[in-house]
Amino acid sequence: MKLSDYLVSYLKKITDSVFLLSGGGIMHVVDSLRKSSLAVYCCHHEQAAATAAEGYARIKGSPGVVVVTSGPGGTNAITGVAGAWLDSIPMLVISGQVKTDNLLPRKNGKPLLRSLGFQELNIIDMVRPITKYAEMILNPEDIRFHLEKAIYLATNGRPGPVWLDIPLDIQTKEINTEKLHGFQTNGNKTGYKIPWKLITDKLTSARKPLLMAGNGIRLASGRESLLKVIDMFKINTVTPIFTASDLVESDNPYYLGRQGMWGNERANYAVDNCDVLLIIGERMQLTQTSYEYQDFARNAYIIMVDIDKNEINKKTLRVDLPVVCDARYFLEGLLKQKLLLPKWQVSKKEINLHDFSTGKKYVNPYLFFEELNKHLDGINIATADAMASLVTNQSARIKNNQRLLTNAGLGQMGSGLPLAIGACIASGKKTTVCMEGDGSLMLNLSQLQVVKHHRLPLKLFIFNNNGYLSIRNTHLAYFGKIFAADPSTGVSLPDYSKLIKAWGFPYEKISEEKDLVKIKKIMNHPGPVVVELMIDPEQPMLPKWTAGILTDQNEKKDFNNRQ
Ligand SMILES: Cc1ncc(C[n+]2csc(CCOP(=O)(O)OP(=O)(O)O)c2C)c(N)n1
Ligand SMILES: [Mg+2]
Repeated sequence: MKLSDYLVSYLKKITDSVFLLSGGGIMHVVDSLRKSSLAVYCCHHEQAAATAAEGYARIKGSPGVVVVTSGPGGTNAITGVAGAWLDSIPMLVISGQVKTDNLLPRKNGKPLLRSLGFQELNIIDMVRPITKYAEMILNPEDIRFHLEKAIYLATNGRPGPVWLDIPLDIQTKEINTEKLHGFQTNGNKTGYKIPWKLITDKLTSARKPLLMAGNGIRLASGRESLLKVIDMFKINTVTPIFTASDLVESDNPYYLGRQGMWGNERANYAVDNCDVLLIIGERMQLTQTSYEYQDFARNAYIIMVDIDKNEINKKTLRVDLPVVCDARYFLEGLLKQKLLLPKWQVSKKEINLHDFSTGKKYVNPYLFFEELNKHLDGINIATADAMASLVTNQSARIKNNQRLLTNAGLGQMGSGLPLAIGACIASGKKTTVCMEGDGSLMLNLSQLQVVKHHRLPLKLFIFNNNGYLSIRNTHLAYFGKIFAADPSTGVSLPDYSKLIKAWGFPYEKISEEKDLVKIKKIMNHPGPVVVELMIDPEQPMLPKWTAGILTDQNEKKDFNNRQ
C-alpha cells in the first residue's frame, strides 16, 4: 500500500474531517485524501486551518487534524498550533517536506545550511517547543509507530498538539501494512497518591470552602463527575473566565460565575474570601490570579489538583497541598468521600447594564448580549480576543450543554472565525455564533470564503468600535496619546457593510438599542448571516478585578494576623 494511502486510512480512524491547505510538498497525501471518504475543508491560510482544527477538537473531544505543505505551509500553521499547546488541545499536524535527497545536510543533528530543497524549512526544530511530539518520518516502516505514538501523546496525560513531517518521496513509498510495527504504551498511569484524609479534613473544617473547576476537567472527560460533586456536596463553585466559561451551566444553584481579572464580582469575591480553595484542572494563568498574584485567595488554604506538577509549582501560585492527578480520577475519588460542607451564602451585587450605555447613538454590547442570550439555547459560541471576547465571556448564559470557545492562553486576533468554523463542522453543521472585533476579523477575513463555500450556518457578529479599542485604552493609560489603533493613527478598516454584501452574505446592522429586535430574525435565518454592531469607540467595560480588592474587612484582619 502507498504510504500516503495508509496515512489517510489511519486518519479515518481518528476523525471525519481534515483542515487543509494544499501544496507540492504534500501532494501525495492530498491525492490520497481525494480517494478517501474524509471530509476535507480547504482553508485560506494555514493559521486558520490549525485554529479550525482547535475548534473541531474542542467540540469533539478528539484530535483536530491539519494537513499543510512544506516551508510556508508549516510556518503559517505555527500560531494555531501554539494556541493548542497553551490550551492543551489535542491536534495532529501533517506537513509535507522536500524529498529526502534534497534535505539539508547536518552535522551532529545541527543543520549546516538554511535549506537545500526549494521551500525546505527545518520545521520540526521550530515546532518542537510547542508540541508534545514532533518527528520527521525518514523510515517508511515507522509510519504506524509514529502515528500511534503521536496520537497517544496528543490525547493522553495533558493533551496537546503533535506534528509529523513527511518528505515527498516517503509519502510515495510502498509499505507492507502487515509488517508495520506499532507503538506500545506502558499502560495508563493510575497509581496517583491522593491524601484523602487531609483533603477531607481541610474541606470539612472550612467555613468558606470553594471549588475552582477548570477546563482540565472537560479534557479528562470528567464533566459529569464534576456536576455530581457539585450537586452531592453542594459546594460553591467558580470557573475560570476564558478557559472554562462553559463548564457549568449558568443557572446551577451552586455556581457563582466566572472568576478572573475580567470575571464577575461574585466569583471574585468568593476567591478573595474563601478559606479553603480546591482548584481542579486549571493552570491558573495570570488572567486568573491577576498580576498581584501574591494576594490571590490570600485567606485560603489552597489545594491544587493538576496532571502537570510544574503548573502547581510555579512562582505565581502559593499552593499548600499539591496533588498531581488526572482531574476525572480525582473527582471520582472525591465522590466516594464523606463530606459535609458548611453553607456559605455569597450574595450577588446586581450590575445595572444600562450604566454601561454611553448615552450616544450606539449599541451597548452588554445589553446586546442580554438580548442575544434569549436566542442562544444550546447554540455554541466562538470568540477571539479583546472586547468581543470579554463581553461574551462575561455575559453568555450557558445552558443545555452549550459551548463557549476562546483561546485563553494565546488570545490571538483572528482566531474567532476559524474556531467557529471548526466548531460548526464538529457539531454536524449546527448553527454557531461567532463574535469578532472589527480589527481582529481582518487577520482571518479570508476564511469567510470557507463559510460561503460550505454554507456553514454561522452568525458572525462584528464588534465595530472604530479599530483597536483595547490598544487605544492601553496607550491612553500609559502614554496619554493613541498610536496605531484607529484610522487617524494608522489603522483603517474596510466598510464592512459593502464588503460583506459584495461577498454575497446577508448583512444586518445593529446601530442602536432599538435595533436589538432584529436578533430574533437573524438567529432564525437558516444560513450564514453577518451582523455589524455599532459600538461607541469609547465604550466602557465592566470593572477589572485585582486579587485581594474584594476581601472583607474582617478577613483582612485575619490575614494580617497570620503575617
Ligand atoms: C495576533 C495578535 N496580534 C496582536 C495582538 C495585540 N492586540 C490585542 S487586542 C488588539 C486590538 C484588537 O482590536 P479589535 O479586534 O477591533 O478589538 P477591540 O480592542 O476593538 O475590542 C491587538 C492589536 C493580539 N492579541 N493578537
Ligand atoms: Mg475593535
